[in-house]
Amino acid sequence: MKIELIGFPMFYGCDRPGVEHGPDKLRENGLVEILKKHNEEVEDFGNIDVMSVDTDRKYASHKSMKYLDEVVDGNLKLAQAVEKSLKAGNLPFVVGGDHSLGLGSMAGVKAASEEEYAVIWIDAHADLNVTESSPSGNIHGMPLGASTGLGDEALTSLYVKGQKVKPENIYIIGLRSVDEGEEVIIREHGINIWRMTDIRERGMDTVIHELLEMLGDSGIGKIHLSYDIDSLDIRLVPGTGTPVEDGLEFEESKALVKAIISTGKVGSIDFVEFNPVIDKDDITLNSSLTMLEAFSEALGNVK
Ligand code: HAR
Ligand code: MN
Ligand code: MN
Ligand code: MN
Repeated sequence: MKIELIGFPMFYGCDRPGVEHGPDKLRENGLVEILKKHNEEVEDFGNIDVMSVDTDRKYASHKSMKYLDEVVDGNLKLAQAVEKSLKAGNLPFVVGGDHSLGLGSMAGVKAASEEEYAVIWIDAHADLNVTESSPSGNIHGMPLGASTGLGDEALTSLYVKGQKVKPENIYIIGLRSVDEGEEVIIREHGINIWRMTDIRERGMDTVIHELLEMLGDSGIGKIHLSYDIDSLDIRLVPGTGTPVEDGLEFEESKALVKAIISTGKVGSIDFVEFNPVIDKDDITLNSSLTMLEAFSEALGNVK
């Protein structure tokens, strides 16, 4: 299967400039070569054309969701690119940019086929907010909520009307910063989660086992894997907008990613929230490259 690299240079979803330089910074430091090292067919689609607007547009389209029009516009283009990539038989590998790009990825996956799919979301955050529960108004905290059909119509009907994924098919791993409203959504909708406390108590091997067993039992044959680098421990990712302490170590994160990809069911991937402008001594750049190497190797082993 051909890997199609799609850059999504956007910061509007996190309201913190710099993350839009993530895709090109990773390319300059060997992203395509890393993917090619283990995979025969890799094509760089280039970057999605994200509109460039001034900060005075922040509340121009909605009173509490920042840069709503800009986030929607970019994600419509992304959804189209992801759908096209999947329909061509490729594996879209979307590199951000902030995590609002999950809106476009999941819409693209939904548009490409009627088949039910699972979403595995590796993140310190739940990204399940709706407009009213969001403490920040930042749309990167909302893509999973919107994908289940919760929240503002502008997000829930993006590209494809209605629910993009069933809540029982969502698996979030690495959680340690969850807003009150998100806790309610997790409980009421039966979203599957593993917090860092679960990982520390039972160990990553056990968590991987639990995850794979649940996925197997669900009978779902297709996975969208969304990887937020802030799932990693704070000292590994100073160059991300919302780092949180007590996160995953490389070995844990690599084992998790490799196990998920080894199922052979992963059909699309997001890699998000690397902000080179706030990075320190290229620590986050190197952490990102380390993880991308693990993604590449695992993808190369799937046949
Ligand atoms: N939960 C907070 C909010 O909604 C912080 C979200 C931070 N999000 C990300 N994506 N970095 O995971 O504002
Ligand atoms: Mn996230
Ligand atoms: Mn996060
Ligand atoms: Mn559990």
